[in-house]
Amino acid sequence: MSKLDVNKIRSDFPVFQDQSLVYLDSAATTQKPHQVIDAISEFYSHSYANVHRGIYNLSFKATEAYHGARLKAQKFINAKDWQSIIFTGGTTESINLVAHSWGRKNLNMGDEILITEMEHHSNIVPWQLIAEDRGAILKYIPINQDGTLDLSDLGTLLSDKTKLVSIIHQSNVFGTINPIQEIINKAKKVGAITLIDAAQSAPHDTLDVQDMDCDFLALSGHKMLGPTGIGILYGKLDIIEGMEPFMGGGDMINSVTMSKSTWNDAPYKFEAGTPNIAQAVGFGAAIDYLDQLGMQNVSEYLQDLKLYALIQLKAIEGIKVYGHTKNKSSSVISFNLQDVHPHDLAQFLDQDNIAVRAGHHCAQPVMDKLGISSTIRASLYIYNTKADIDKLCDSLVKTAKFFRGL
Ligand code: C6P
Repeated sequence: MSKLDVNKIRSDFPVFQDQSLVYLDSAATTQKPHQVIDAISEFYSHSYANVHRGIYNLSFKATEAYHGARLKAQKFINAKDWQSIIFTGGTTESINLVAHSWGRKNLNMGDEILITEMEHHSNIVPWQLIAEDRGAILKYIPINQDGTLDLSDLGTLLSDKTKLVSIIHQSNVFGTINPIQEIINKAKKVGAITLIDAAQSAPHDTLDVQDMDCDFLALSGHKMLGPTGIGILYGKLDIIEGMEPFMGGGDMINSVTMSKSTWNDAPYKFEAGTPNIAQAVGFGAAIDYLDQLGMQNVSEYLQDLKLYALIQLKAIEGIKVYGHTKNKSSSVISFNLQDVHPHDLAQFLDQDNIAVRAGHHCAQPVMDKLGISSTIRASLYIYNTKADIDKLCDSLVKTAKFFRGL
């Protein structure tokens, strides 16, 4: 028996009140409960001002709300220090920040960066850019056809040349939950810095950066009920304190003269300019919402729903599911229907008000490895029900019949 009251959850989301919608694209971005929308609206209506700048009550209030969101994020990932939580625009910006600020200082000719073939483009391209800039070498842990990582050569791929290992925690294509602990432990043995891309894991599972002992972790607020334009980079304090800023501007400085500037402390040194204050407040409300449900309950509910979806989908003739051959997977399911192009299929599903993603999911190397150009992806979240899965399957069967001229 699930500990989540899905009817109550659904009633919190305005989007499900005014239209008949089967929303199965939460891995791209989640819908927002009114608690998040209201928190943003309240903040703009009654507490809004710039932060860290004004010597007046409203600015103090805004600063307090912004800082409060940082503390909530700290608790959500169990970080030791609030100074370790850098607000960014999301996972992409977080990874670029590390590539730029840490990479420029610490990567030299011939140094190696290790990622996997399973990465989202945002955990590939920043490393390609910095590798080219610094003369470093980018290496990849290969993937198997079943959507798991092939770790058989990890011992060779990791060496004293490896300076950074950056890994996707949960695949946005296969749903695979990667054995990050094993990789982090082995990376540490060769003295490499580790970064975890938690864009897909943060919405689904409890995260504990102290337990993982990763050096960096990146996530996006909009994939876990929060607004767009906000995310975090967690970084161990001793590491981020030694890093140079990513961008220059207001609030990140200690002093500026015409000839030289000095930097504010972390995390402010990485938050140049007026930050996304209201988005941070909304993100804090999203964390409150998830905390109140309990991440363990969220995780169990989604595991259950995913298993139901897999059984139903695999029963449809001509469906090929990618990944999910091992137990460790999240509620992201990629599949194709024989003889139907994924984009056509997505349009047919849309006619039944079913929203899925079709394409390469910003993971072209994964598609190359599978020898395909795109898939359909159904991704589940706390507001989805077994009835949503049934509607998806009915629509798939109908579409298959249409394409087969039955
Ligand atoms: N994946 C998807 O539909 P941003 O865009 O910065 O919030 O997140 C980037 C990102 C990084 N890593 C992983 C594993 C991701 O899944 C994503 C975003 C979305 O799969 C949009 S492309």
